[in-house]
Amino acid sequence: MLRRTLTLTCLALLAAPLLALAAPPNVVVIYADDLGYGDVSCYGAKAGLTPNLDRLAREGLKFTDAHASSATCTPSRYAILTGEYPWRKQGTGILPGDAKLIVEPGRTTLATVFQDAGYRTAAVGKWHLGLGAGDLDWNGPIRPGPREVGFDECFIMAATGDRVPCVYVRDYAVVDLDPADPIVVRYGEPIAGEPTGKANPELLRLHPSHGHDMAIVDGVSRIGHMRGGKKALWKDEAMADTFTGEAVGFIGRNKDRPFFLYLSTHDVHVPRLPHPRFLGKSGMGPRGDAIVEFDWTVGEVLRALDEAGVAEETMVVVTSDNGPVVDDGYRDEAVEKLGGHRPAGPFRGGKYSKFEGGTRVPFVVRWPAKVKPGESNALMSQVDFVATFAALVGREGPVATAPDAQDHLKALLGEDPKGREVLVEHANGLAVRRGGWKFIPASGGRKFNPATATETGNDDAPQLYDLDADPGEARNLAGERPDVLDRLRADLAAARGGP
Ligand code: NG6
Ligand code: CA
Repeated sequence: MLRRTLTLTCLALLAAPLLALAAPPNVVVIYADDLGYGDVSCYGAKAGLTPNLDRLAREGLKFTDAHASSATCTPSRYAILTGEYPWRKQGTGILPGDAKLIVEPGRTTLATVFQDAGYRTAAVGKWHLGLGAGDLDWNGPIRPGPREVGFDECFIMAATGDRVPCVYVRDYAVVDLDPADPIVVRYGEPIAGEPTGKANPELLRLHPSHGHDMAIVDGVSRIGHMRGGKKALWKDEAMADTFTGEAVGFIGRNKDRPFFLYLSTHDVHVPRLPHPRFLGKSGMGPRGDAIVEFDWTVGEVLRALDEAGVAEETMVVVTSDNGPVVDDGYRDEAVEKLGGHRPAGPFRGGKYSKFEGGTRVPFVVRWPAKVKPGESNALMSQVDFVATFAALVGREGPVATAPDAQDHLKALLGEDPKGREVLVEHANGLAVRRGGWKFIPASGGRKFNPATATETGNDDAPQLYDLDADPGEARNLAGERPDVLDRLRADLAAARGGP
């Protein structure tokens, strides 16, 4: 009898801490493209633009100081997957559509962290980290790619919506490729006999404002040249439906085991050609309508989780790969119809910029079983995902190949209000944050890019801002606060030197 009581007591003691911990959740990361801080209603956009994201924020934790690693796509994606600041490594800038894979196969990544913990993993949507080992033949097996860096399955576009090849890749093959009509992709010289946006503007239904005057696919001229693969070419207006359908299918198929889904949308990147059912919905032209389409995707994922009965034990993270840009190269009325909308919210700059608008992005986390709804001002970065999610799934020890990733699980769950102490921001050069302070070293280069209307953040003089008092980076305090300037200068030097 005594033994039995002792055994039960021991069991109860053992079980108590286990019960206190929720089991690791499924994880869905919805990664928007070029969605700005101010593009979301719950971050200050007009009411009703993003009802699904707003619902997610109501039911979860909304972060106000969370960052993509960089102000453009490829470097941010490199960071979120590897846990290494992209500026440490050559070749991590915006990639052409025929670039080779820049994440080393076999490396520990965000995806392998989940894979090693027994999750089924998938990448759906925009990739933009390169494919193949160089000189890829798009008509043969397309590898290495997502499958070699931790995803059990993938359905992707290689680069961006405005870059060739304009086809989907499922696992190792182009979807719907007719072998009799092979694909040729070339960056550089045009392909003889193929029309281009530059030579044949009469063939276009959407015209470039800058760049984007090469291959014409579906009446839209793109970056890079391409021939063949006619049956495989995507339809821009169907892209959100296609990716969302893949994501929803993955959730349904895996509802009975742990899963990790990296859903990387094309919205709201150029070319902005949302499905006709979204046209006019925002009152801001196609860019605003693409935001509505993005929000629809979020809603479909939430619905799929509800229908699969796994919403409670699934963490959903919605964020963006860089800040917003209004004119990114097409005459799509984004500028004309912007009205009072402020894509970067209260922040200065946007995509391509060292000002806060470059990397400060929407970031919402919902995990009903564990995360209390609310708001957090913690300083967060996507470069920490590898270490943070490693901690979430109970992996022991630091990830050696993720030198910049810090474990901020507590902040992610709303249990630590501070997050990072120091964060390097990256956009054609570096800036650094310590708490509410921001330092941008002096640098040459133009202050303003008229094509995209970007304030780059470059200046011949060092810049220091107190973001708590001055979120719009309007008052340079470098002269007044040399003490703080020195501190942040040292922080940046230390970060450059290594983790
Ligand atoms: C730029 C493109 C821009 C966009 C960007 C990448 C031109 C003139 N501009 O070079 O349209 O494609 O690259 O965007 O070609 S990102 O979000 O993938 O980083
Ligand atoms: Ca982007």
